[in-house]
Order: sequence, then C-alpha cells, then structure tokens
Amino acid sequence: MNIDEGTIEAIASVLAGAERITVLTGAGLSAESGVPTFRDAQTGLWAKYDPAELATPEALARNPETVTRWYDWRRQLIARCEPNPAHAALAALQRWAEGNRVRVDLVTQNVDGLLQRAGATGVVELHGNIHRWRCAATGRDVPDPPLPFAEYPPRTPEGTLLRPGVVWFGEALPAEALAAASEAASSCDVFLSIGTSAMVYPAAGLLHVAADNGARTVEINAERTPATPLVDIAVTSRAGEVLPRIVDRLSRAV
Ligand code: BV8
Repeated sequence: MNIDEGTIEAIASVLAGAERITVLTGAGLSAESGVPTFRDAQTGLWAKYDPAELATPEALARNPETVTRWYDWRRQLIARCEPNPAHAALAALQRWAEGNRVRVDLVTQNVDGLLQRAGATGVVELHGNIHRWRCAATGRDVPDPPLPFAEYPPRTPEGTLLRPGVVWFGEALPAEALAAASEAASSCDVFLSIGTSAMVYPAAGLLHVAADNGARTVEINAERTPATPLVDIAVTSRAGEVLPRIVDRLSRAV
C-alpha cells in the first residue's frame, strides 16, 4: 500500500519535535531481509511445527534435538540475510538524532542482530540473540560455541546441553534489557511500533507505557494489530518502504 506524502510528512513532523524517541521493533522489520516472521506459516522442513510450541523450555526438555536443530537452522538462515532499508533507516535515524541533540532508543524483540549489522547502536534486545548460545544447566553464556554444530543436541565440553541465548515463552526477559526498555518507553516524547503483531508481553505493553506517559504513538506494520486502534498515527505498509521516506523527509526538514 503506497503511503501518501501527507502521512510521511506528519510522522516526520512528530519526530522533528521530539527530544526523545523510542522505537520497538518486531519480526516485520527483518521480513524484507528474508527472515521469516515469527508467526509466518513455517516453511519446508519446519512446516509441521508451531513456533510458539518450539520456543519454550518445555520443548527443549521434551525434544532437545528438534529445538536445537530449529534454532541452528534459523541462525544459519539469518547469517545469510542482509539488513534491509528499514534497518538502515533506523540506524540513520540514530545518526540524525545525534546531530540534533535528540535521543533515540532502539528496542527490539528480534533475535537476529540485523539492526546492529546495519550500524544501529545500543540496541536493547528484549528476547536475546540467536547467535548467542548458553549452557542449559547453568545459564552461562558459552562464548565460542562450535557453530554450525556437528551433532544435535549440541553439548558443552563438559557434556551439558547447549541452548540458544533467546528468551522463551514462560521465561523472564533479561532484567537489564526490560528495565532499559521500560525507562525508554516511559520517558519518550514519541514511540514508534514497527513490524510487530503487538501480541507478546511484556514487550507489547511498552506502547501502553509510552502512551500513558504522554508520548505520541505511531505504528508502522503490514497489517492491523491490537495496537492499531490505540496509536495516534497508524500506517499499514512495509517498513522497508515507509521508514526510509520518513527519515529522508526528517533529515531534509531539520
Ligand atoms: C514472560 C524469542 C514471565 C525466541 C519470543 C496472556 C496474556 C499476556 C501475556 C501472556 C499470556 N499468557 C502468557 C503470557 C506471557 C507470554 C506472552 O506474551 N504470550 C502471548 C503469546 C500471549 N510472554 C512470555 O512468556 C514472556 N515472558 O512473560 O515471563 C515471567 C516473569 C518472571 C519469571 C518467569 C516468567 C516471554 C516472551 C518472549 C518469547 N520469545 N521469541 C524466538 O524468536 O524463537 S517471542 C516471539 O514473538 C518472537 O520472537 C517475537 O519476539 C515476538 C513477537 O512477535 P513479532 O516480532 O511481533 O512477530 P510476528 O510474526 O508476531 O508479527 C510480525 C508482524 O510484522 C506482523 O504483524 C506482520 O504483519 C508484520 N510485517 C510482516 N512484514 C512486514 C511487517 N511489518 C512491516 N513491514 C514488513 N515488511
């Protein structure tokens, strides 16, 4: 859906008036890089699995081989993907902000690390990172896991199970990341929700925190979500099409 210049202008104007901007991103930000979104119908080998069924500690306990194969398969797929114009636009927004005494906090639910590869800094990873693996027994990060694994489930040299460094359903988010995201949501003038179905908590609650603290809220997503009726400006479009236009307009305005 082609978004009219008036909407681009309106969002750029809201951003131009902000002192602090917080951006929450989801799988839709990486979709145009070729990374399947979390709720896309799983393809090929994984078609018969429900991601929500695999992204749990119970799934690891029940079937460590399937779960670790799935994550290593996703990790290898992501490693072959490149950041797309939406990631680049958010990194550009941070650079614009530095030059205009504005603060931009990028909070992501994604585990792919593509924002960082696009040059974004200080990215708050609410759900961890698929490139990091840790000991399932102790929770300790294993710095250089032997990737790709020779066997599944992979094990540490001590023989304990290795698991991906992501947050599963029923697991607490990293306290530091959640505190940073909550502070960024409660202190911003503008909150952007980009490429997320706004269904998974506590991440989806951040928009409510921002709105309750008086922030202007904007959603950019390919389809309507539970957040759509709540935001000040809702754009139903691809992030890779709209974000570069917004950041370009902003850069020309200020
Ligand atoms: C916790 C990491 C407590 C692993 C993920 C009932 C009510 C409220 C909450 C709950 C409840 N029952 C249970 C809960 C809690 C649960 C939850 O929220 N469940 C939901 C389903 C109801 N949350 C948790 O369990 C969290 N932990 O609460 O712990 C606790 C506290 C203390 C001590 C112990 C426990 C943990 C949640 C994290 C789970 N891990 N992922 C992995 O990736 O494998 S979540 C998973 O969903 C994804 O990783 C992603 O991070 C998250 C959100 O998904 P999205 O990013 O939004 O992706 P999705 O596919 O859904 O949507 C993409 C959107 O993009 C779509 O709308 C699409 O239209 C759009 N799009 C597509 N292309 C584009 C686009 N938009 C723009 N441009 C495009 N090109």
